[in-house]
Amino acid sequence: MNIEKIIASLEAKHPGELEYHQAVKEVLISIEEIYNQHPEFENASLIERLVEPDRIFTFKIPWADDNGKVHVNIGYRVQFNNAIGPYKGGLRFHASVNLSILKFLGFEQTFKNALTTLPMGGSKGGSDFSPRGKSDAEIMRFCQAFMLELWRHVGPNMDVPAGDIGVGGREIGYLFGMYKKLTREFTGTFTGKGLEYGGSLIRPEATGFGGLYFVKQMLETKNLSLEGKTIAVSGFGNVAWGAITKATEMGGKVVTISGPDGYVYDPDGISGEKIDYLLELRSSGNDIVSPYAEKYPSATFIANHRPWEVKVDIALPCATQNELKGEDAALLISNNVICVGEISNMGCTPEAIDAFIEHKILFAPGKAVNAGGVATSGLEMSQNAMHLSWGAKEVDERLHNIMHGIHAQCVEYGTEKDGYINYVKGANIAGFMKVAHAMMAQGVV
Ligand code: 2IT
Repeated sequence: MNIEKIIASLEAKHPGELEYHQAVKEVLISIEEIYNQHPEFENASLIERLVEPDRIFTFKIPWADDNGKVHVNIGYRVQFNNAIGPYKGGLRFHASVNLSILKFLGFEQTFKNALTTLPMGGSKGGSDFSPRGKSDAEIMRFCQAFMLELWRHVGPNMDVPAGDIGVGGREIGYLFGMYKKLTREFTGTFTGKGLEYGGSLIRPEATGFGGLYFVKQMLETKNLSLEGKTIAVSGFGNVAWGAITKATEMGGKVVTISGPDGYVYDPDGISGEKIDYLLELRSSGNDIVSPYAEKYPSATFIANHRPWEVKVDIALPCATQNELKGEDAALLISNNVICVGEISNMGCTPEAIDAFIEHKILFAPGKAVNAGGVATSGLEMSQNAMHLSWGAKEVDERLHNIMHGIHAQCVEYGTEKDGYINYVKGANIAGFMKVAHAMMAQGVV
């Protein structure tokens, strides 16, 4: 495999799609050695086929705001790979959304979904629509307009969307409602649905909970536990909320959250009613975190800074891609960080990841540590297909088993000669080999 050549060809075909090139490069570096041991892969041009999405839909979304003014956004669905199951992945509504971001997310999703052991291919979609400051009625009209185009391309055995940044239970409800009306069928085409209409218990918490089950396993490889550890979390959305809830329950102390405006440092720990307040803050729709520090006197708001400058044992990026950079990693390392888990997708830059690995710090990539969200989506699909619903204990036990299984795969494929577990390598190889074997078995399609 000639990595430079493949990346150069992607850059020529898709200029400027930096996040997409970044995600592909990370995987290629990890799998190069094992790929070269399989000449049949090279003969089948497996890599060239794997790095391009199967297809992409883009569409115009005109919608009217509460004053009757019409706006136009762009909608996308990137169906990346369905070698191991129907396309599956979230929708992101955020002003920054573009094809590069959705292609990187769809590519990552393909391997992440493979790691869960559930039969799900990879896809991603969304829009450059920003829910910030929009009324409920505006959100509903936008979701309906989005669905007027997307409904033809999704289905329970075709492509199953869910939430991501800017898309939560409310949006899934509006999207599903319109889908149901257009198809005149009640099927499990979305996950993250409300409990009353086919949703799964634990799904809202699953990304954060699964992340902490994984972090616990990582610490146990060094005979450590979460008890008494200080933790920096970024973001204050659904994922951060789930992670903080579980980290606190496991005896850790979360001392930061962040938003686009800066971060909040609360040395007393974010626990109890402060965690519930996060939900209130998020649903205010303002997308700023500073009100937390106005409400709780123990906290300080630091404008325009990232939380990685605080001395902590564990760092958990829970906001967005490339939010933890090389200089942040250097700060964390100089503060003796023990463990970093990328609960956001591609939360760390390549420079940051290289620094953590070079310093033999426990580092988990997103496709392993944040797979609990989509895994529980897979469990929602199973329940929908069987027309029944499991109790919280059953879902949580399955989530536990899946996260343990992912950890075991990382250990199997990522343990280096000196005993250091390279989770990036382990997750990439395990995810890739599964998808590769499925593609080989199905011929040139
Ligand atoms: O990045 C992710 O794994 C998600 N946003 C969840 C996707 C899903 O289909 O539940």
